[in-house]
Amino acid sequence: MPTEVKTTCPYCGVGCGVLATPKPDGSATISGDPDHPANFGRLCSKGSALGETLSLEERQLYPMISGKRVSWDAALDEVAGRLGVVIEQNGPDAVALYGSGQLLTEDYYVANKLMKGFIGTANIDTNSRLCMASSVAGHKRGFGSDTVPGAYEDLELADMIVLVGSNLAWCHPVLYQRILAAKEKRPDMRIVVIDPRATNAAQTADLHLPIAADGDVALFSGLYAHLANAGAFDMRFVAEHTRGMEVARDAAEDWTIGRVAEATGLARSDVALFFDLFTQTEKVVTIYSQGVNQSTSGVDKVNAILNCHLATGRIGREGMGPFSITGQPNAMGGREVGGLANMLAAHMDFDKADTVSRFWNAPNIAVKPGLKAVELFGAIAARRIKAVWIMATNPVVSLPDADAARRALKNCGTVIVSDMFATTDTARCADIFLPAAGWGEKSGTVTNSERRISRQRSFLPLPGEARPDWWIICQVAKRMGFSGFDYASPAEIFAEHCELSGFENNGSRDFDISALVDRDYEALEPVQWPVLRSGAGQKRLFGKGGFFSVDGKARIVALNPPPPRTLPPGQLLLNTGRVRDHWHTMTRTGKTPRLSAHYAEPFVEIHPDDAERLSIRRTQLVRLENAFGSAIVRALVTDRQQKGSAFVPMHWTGETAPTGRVNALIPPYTDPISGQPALKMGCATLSPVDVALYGFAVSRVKPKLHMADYWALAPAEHGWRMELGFWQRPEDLSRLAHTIFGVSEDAALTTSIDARVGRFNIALFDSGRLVFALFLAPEPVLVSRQWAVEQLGVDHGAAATRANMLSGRPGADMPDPGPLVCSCFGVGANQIADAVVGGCHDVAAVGEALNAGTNCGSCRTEIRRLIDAHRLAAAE
Ligand SMILES: Nc1nc2c(c(=O)[nH]1)N[C@H]1C(S)=C(S)[C@@H](COP(=O)(O)OP(=O)(O)OC[C@H]3O[C@@H](n4cnc5c(=O)[nH]c(N)nc54)[C@H](O)[C@@H]3O)O[C@H]1N2
Ligand SMILES: Nc1nc2c(c(=O)[nH]1)N[C@H]1C(S)=C(S)[C@@H](COP(=O)(O)OP(=O)(O)OC[C@H]3O[C@@H](n4cnc5c(=O)[nH]c(N)nc54)[C@H](O)[C@@H]3O)O[C@H]1N2
Ligand code: SF4
Ligand SMILES: [Mo]
Repeated sequence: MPTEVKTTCPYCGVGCGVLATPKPDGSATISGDPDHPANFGRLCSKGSALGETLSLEERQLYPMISGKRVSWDAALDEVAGRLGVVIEQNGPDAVALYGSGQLLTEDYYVANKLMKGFIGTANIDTNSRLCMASSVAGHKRGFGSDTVPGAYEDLELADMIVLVGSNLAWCHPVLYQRILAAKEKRPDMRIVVIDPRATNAAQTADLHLPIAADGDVALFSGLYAHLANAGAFDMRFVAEHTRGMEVARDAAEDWTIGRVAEATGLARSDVALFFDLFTQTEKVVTIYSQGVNQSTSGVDKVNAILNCHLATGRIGREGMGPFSITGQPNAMGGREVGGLANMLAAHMDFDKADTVSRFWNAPNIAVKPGLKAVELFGAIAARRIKAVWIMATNPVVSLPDADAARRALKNCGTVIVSDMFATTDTARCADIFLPAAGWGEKSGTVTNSERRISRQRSFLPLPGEARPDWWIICQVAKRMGFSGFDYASPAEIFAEHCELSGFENNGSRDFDISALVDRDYEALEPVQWPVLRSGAGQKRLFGKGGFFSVDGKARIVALNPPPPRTLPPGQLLLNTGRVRDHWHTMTRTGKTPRLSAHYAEPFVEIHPDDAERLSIRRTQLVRLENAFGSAIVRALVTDRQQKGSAFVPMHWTGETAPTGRVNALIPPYTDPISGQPALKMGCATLSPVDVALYGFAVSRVKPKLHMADYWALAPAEHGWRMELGFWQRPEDLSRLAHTIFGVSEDAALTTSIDARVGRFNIALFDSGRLVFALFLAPEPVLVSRQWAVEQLGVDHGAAATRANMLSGRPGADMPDPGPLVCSCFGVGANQIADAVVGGCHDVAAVGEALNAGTNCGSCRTEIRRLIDAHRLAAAE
């Protein structure tokens, strides 16, 4: 009998507990763990769909060298041999490892030990450089250590939540649901959102400040000055536990409300209201994420926020504090083991190289920081780095100047990639591919945003020859002749990690989990660090000072806001980020039809005025271009976007929509302190693409789309859905259909042509089942996507339904559900609109009628928007 296993979600940094029960078909039943203190049973749309991402289809299950199958022995010997040769000829700094916040702590620990301890180079960096580096640097500058002082419970205990550059509703949905539930109980609780876009989080906020890009340091400098003038500083806390208050006040003094309004593009009244709310509310939590970190002023933004909390003493106490929310499931764990090039292990810096070297018995330890991600790829391009090992990340998609990253890898002597899939844009550049075990197949620990360490437990057998990353790394280390990698299990690695955290610590370092050495790893309950020998984990830090600087005091940092951004003429600011149902480069969420339905292709959000000015019409294809590269995506015209700026999601890749890789356009500019790239700060010209023929299709078989100039492919229930664009009209459209769907020349296609408007629809039925339907038109195709997708599962025995299919229009008995809103129950916008017209006037009533929004709740803000829109329409 399969048994239920307690594990942790592999997506975002909320770190929700998951109950997984394997099913005989290789999938699993997934539910939220009611006992896990991060989520108490809740899961978001991505977490709920985890069971659908486990199929072995498209997995790479054996090692490869130059695309040919080899044994593990051969692959490991080759990796060890090639690294050895490069090191011998060019020194240890000629090799690099680029890791990920999606590695488990145990994987990460041995990767860092191998590189910094034994190979003797600090050229190991991770995608956390693109994600959390500014928060790490800001924490260290402010607190003396990389410590998140609060706990999730504070979000429920706060009287005000400020979200800065965080689309929490979509990116940390379970935390957002916890906040909304608390607000429902205490409606006086305030939510303020500071984001240039009217995101879903902004739409449910009490106050939305649509700040100009990078206006944050100015805004929080103004807030600091305001708090000082209002006498809101906690002078006792300031005197006993901080330094720098006065210098910072002098620096911020000139940032009056008027000047802040000017620098941030905000209304004076909104700035004043925010300052007053912040001044009057003691229990404030300020959550911040990539709108803060991914900027050339990222570290200053972090300290601008910390300053306001430190000066008011609102830190480390119930319901208050600055809260850097982590992105990846183990972003925090990576920092603990020293995954970044500028730190060692267990929150030690390079001044502690001697300590770590003694603990590891590693005489060759790196003594100075290595290259940070963007520099590291620069060094690969310049061939100073001759061999790179990439693990659990897809930099050809996610790094800035992504085309340059791809070129760098293509020209690099040795590229080793460890992933579950050999088809990622990065794995396609690999000389050696190592098949990694994925979520559900491997065991270890992760640390979430509130410093809580949880177990990931395997519940599936290792498929094929896939192996966990820790095992692969240790095998290579042993073959390179290094001792100290003889672990039998992740438990042994974790124990060593615990020991190191306590080694020569004596209270000098925040990260200490030495008490966990004695706990049963298998049964380890979620626990917040530090965990000292004396007892349980610790919920909050710094409420009574006790910072980890040399004098035990925090630093309030004097800051100088950057000048407002000026753009080259004709360009729009290019902001980037995430959508609700996809995870990064979609290697897993892109496998599930229901997560792919919310947004099935890449898009650019632009304001209606910009669209008009640039002659861009709704749903047209748009070209974005700048000196670094170009992209082609769908126009999504919306006033949620500010004038003068555009937003493109980061998710699409060479596998899913080759022209949609937005990072081809993002310049490699970084924060001067953290080295984190400014991924939200591109700029580009936008112009409509001259499309001769647009297409949309659904198909049972995976299509071949190389002949289309634009394509985006997504899985659908029973098959696939795709969007197409041709710059020149193909001559023979039936032949085109044959090629795309791989059907024989004599297959009996049925067609419907409307020559007047140039529409051409082609379908193939087989024994009453739809094989494919292709809709082509000179304008963007007006066919209900959701309806068309459903037709793949419908009986088409009757001539009338076949005729409807071909005309691209639902019959009267087949209502069009509209674009998907609720992915858990597959409810579309038209169904919700009908329910509203039928009398459902709040989210609960819609939920009762259609189930929509009643499972994960991630779509509740969208449902509310539809209710408002349709009630208005009904009233008109
Ligand atoms: N659905 C989903 N959830 C995820 C992920 C995912 O891929 N998909 N990834 C996870 C990871 S690794 C991360 S790091 C987090 C990221 O979580 P978030 O940081 O919440 O997500 P983003 O969409 O990257 O960006 C947040 C917001 O920053 C705003 N912003 C841009 N520039 C500025 C600025 O100058 N100032 C301010 N104040 N705001 C600005 C953007 O408009 C955007 O709405 O999400 C995690 N959760
Ligand atoms: N324009 C723009 N770019 C961005 C961002 C942005 O906001 N805008 N955000 C940045 C941020 S915050 C982040 S975190 C990055 C994320 O970017 P990436 O890390 O590049 O994206 P992922 O798709 O998460 O890549 C993870 C890879 O690891 C594989 N994988 C999953 N689990 C395992 C495992 O256990 N072992 C191994 N070996 N492989 C595994 C997956 O199949 C996948 O290929 O993107 C960054 N890039
Ligand atoms: S909020 Fe969603 S993605 Fe994040 S850990 Fe929880 S279930 Fe996973
Ligand atoms: Mo991230």
